[in-house]
Amino acid sequence: MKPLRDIDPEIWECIQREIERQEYQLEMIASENLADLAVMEAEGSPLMNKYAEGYPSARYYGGCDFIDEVERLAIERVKLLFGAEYANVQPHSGTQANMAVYFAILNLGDTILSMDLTHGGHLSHGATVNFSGKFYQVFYYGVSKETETIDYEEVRKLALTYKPKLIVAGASAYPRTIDFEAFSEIAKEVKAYLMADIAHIAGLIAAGIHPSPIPYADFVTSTTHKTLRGPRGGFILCKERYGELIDKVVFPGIQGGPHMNIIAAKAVCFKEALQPEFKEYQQQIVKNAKTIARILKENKFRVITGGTDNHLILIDVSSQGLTGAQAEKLLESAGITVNKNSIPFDPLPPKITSGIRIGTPAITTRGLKEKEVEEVAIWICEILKNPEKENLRKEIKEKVRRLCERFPFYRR
Ligand code: DSN
Repeated sequence: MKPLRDIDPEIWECIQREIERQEYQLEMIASENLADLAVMEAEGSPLMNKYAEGYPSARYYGGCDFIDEVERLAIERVKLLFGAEYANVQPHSGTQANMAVYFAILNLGDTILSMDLTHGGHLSHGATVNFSGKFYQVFYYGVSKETETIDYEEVRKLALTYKPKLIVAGASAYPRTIDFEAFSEIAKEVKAYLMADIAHIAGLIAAGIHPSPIPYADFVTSTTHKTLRGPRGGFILCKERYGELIDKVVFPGIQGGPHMNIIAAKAVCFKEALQPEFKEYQQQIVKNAKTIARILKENKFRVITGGTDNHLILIDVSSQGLTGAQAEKLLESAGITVNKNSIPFDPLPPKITSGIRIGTPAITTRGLKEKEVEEVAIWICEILKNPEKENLRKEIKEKVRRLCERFPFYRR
């Protein structure tokens, strides 16, 4: 039982450098967060050694008594957190969760209506390069050119035209509230199933800050590592009547042994999300995002949709003469990590883009509030307005480091 440092100094060194990066840079990728020690302890525990194909009390392996208790706790907690009838906590990721729902209710070639990737959707919602786009016939709804928000009347028209068997509601880069009730009315009208992918906004929904899809959707899928602040993984919530079907598709349909260490970490994350402080945390995420949107607008940046209701802001950097890829690099060199992102009707390809996506879950976890976030937003504006000033980026990098020292995460 020698420590990692002795067994594999190269990997140990990489981990130290990554800890250093996370500690002294501002993580502003909207889909990332900083999970706490309890979550990491569960994930790094000896539970990782256990095979447990099957479900609690119905495993294909012996020695599962304690593992069963872990999975039962995860299931009960996530049901309580979202008020769901049934939960499967085994999907290894959000994409696996989506795949399980598709396999449960669709045949190959069936029709899906989902949000266009370039308007904020997700790869697993039917992108041509993804299995979902290869196995099914996918039609897309986007956002309106004027408001850059979902036009529900347009979604309805598309649904009436294409008669999808499944409508997917959910996005990866949409800064506004999603009207799940409106989606459910459309789905009912065309007799389609409705799946809500809440990966990005799960924490906000759990805290009651974003309307929940649970009363409206047949299936709700999510990841656990974004606003929910748990380990990397997925889960599915559904009506009781679909439970058995979903379980069979997840295992043995598309996965083998569940990652029990991750399921334990999910259980910890759900417990944390049930605490009153979690609601305050989620409220602060939104306050911080709104602050950034305000400062960007005051500095004449074009904020997509004119603002945000959630944890992310999408901006068009083309008026600064930049591409999203350039903006991402400039900010990274000053210690601020974001990602390039297509904006609606983007003339540039996804590897370049005209926009960047900025998120507040991780900086809010480390304790930044409006006052500090305002300062960070000003630094972002200064960097993007002055791409030629390398010294400015060096100065800001120093300021970022000092701010991170004031709000430590690993070195608390
Ligand atoms: N959910 C994606 C993101 O938003 O970054 C990754 O798959």
